[in-house]
Amino acid sequence: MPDVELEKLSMDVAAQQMLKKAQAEGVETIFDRAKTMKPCPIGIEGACCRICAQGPCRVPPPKKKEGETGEEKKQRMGLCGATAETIVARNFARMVAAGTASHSDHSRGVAKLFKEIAHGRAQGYEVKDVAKLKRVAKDWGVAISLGEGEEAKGRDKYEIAKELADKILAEFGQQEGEINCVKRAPLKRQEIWRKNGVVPRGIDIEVVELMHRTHMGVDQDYHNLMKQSTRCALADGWAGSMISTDLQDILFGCPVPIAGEINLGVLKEDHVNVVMHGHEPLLPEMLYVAAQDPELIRYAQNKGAKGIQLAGMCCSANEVLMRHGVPVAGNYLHQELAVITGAVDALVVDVQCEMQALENVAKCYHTKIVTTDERARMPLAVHIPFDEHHALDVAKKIISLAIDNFPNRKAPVMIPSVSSPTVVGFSYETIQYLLGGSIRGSYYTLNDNIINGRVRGVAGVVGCNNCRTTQDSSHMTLIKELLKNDVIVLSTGCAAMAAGKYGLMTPEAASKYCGPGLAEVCETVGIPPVLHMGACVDNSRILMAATACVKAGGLGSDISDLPAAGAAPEWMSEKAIAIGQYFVASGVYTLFGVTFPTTGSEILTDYLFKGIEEEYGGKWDFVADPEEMARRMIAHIDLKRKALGIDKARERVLYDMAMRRELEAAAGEEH
Ligand code: BF8
Ligand code: SF4
Repeated sequence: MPDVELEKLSMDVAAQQMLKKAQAEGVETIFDRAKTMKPCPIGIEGACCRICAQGPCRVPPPKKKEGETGEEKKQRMGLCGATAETIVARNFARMVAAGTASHSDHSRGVAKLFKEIAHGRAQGYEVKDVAKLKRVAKDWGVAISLGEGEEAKGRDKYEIAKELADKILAEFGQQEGEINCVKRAPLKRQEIWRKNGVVPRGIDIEVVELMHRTHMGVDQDYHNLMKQSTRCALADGWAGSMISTDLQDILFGCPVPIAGEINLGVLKEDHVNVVMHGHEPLLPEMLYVAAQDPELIRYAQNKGAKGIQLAGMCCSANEVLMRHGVPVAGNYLHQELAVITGAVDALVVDVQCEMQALENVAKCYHTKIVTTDERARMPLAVHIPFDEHHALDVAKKIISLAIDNFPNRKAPVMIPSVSSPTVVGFSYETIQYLLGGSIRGSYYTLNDNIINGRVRGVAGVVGCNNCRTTQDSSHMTLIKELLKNDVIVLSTGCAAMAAGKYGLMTPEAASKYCGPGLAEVCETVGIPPVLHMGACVDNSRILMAATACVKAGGLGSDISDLPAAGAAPEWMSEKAIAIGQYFVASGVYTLFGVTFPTTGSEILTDYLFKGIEEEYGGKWDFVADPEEMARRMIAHIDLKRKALGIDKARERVLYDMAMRRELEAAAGEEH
């Protein structure tokens, strides 16, 4: 394949090298299949209903001639009479339900493990972050001390954990009332949700009800379907995902800045390479311990390896990178490519975003795919089930299997010498500490810099890779445009890994890519201009950061008042849709790239892109071109600045840059 064609598939040189290798070795990848299998033009717009056996019914919009507008002549409908609006809304709703279910089932697993640990029944785990345990316990009404006043005595951390675990686990099956963390949101936001009747009652109930309502012949009002989609998505952002983040931080430590390395170059030819791929950090935490076991290292050396190299893939990677600095092999579209290096001795998967094609690729090399979760089996993989009661033993067994597989490598091994250093670990608490200071304990400094215009606004750039667009290219174009315009970027998921791969997550990136205001702030604080906030469940950290900005004062009284916007320019998963919907419902202007799943209904799309803003203050948008995406995000940020009356401040700052430096220097001399 000529280089220009490779560059269209991925902007990542490591990916290009591996695709060349794959081609030479006759190995097929997702990039090849994307060329031969075009997406269904009706399904892509959400206009195909296949929820009963009378269908599938296809209701694509009639092709309009150029310049032609106006009403459709005939109402489009399926056999049962379901309109295009109902069909497209149902499909969208089911994406929200599946996304919420995925994050929340992950979260349930963490909560169950948390309970086992609290009761001392889980091997190798402990409650690491007592400060966060106490903060979260307070939010859930769990006492952290016993007795009153001077008599008060701190409670044992495991006693707190036991009570907290039960309260949290109950929220999954809660039937009425409100999910607990709704009260973390700004008061105005809570009122908006209550007024619209979308405060989630529990977690599971919102998913189940949404699935019920989208069954054949139930909810036939697109607005009502969107209302329950919102309620379900909020159960993801403010419960399912938020619980995952909180409990993972309590168990494994709340992330603080740490150095890491990203891209396929982190694999080592002379080491046993174990790649951890998936989403739940429960087993990876133990693999991290097991990989340092002197006995296992000796065992690896006996087999001719120099040591054991652990690396992450997808969101599992983000989890162990954020907490331990474990290197990252790559984001979603790198999974097959890692195997193609010929150097991966075991690829350990749990749940979500694991391509079934991995097995086919692994067959061409020596890589053992190890499934570890009963919910996600692959027919040809070795299955070593995760068991929290013997997690360390399970982890050691997996590492041993990888070591045993090391001598089976087939030539030729080729690892691209491509990787980038990163500084990650920006939990919302850490940002508060760095930007607000421990004394003020708020986002005051960040707000101050937004008000004075050094920072124009905040953008969340999150989400996947999608093989229908050049890998990482939209992420990079968008992020660079934002930085140039003094917009600080918060990132999670595969977007964060993309930013890391091209050097945007180092403090040095500030002077290279940012406008003068943002560069100055980043350099003063010593942070990268793109802050890695974690895995996709950690988008809940962005919700908390936005809330903290509101609470710190000076930027309005609700998330929708903030000069902020969110984007997933290369999204592909249903989880991304659930995330988008909870950001919109939390007041954020949210833009998606590649394709948008409701374009089959103009009426529904119009509601999501416009009407919904009147109800929730946030709205969706779809822009395939990342430059245009940046323009719209910046325009929105400027609009919010104007509404807050801080648009003037920004002009003044830019105009008076030299003068301000002089003033600051003079102020410095006075001290
Ligand atoms: O949860 S960003 S491709 S890895 S879905 Fe998947 Fe998308 Fe990556 Fe993580 Ni998130
Ligand atoms: Fe067709 Fe209605 Fe069945 Fe959907 S539910 S497949 S529109 S008949």
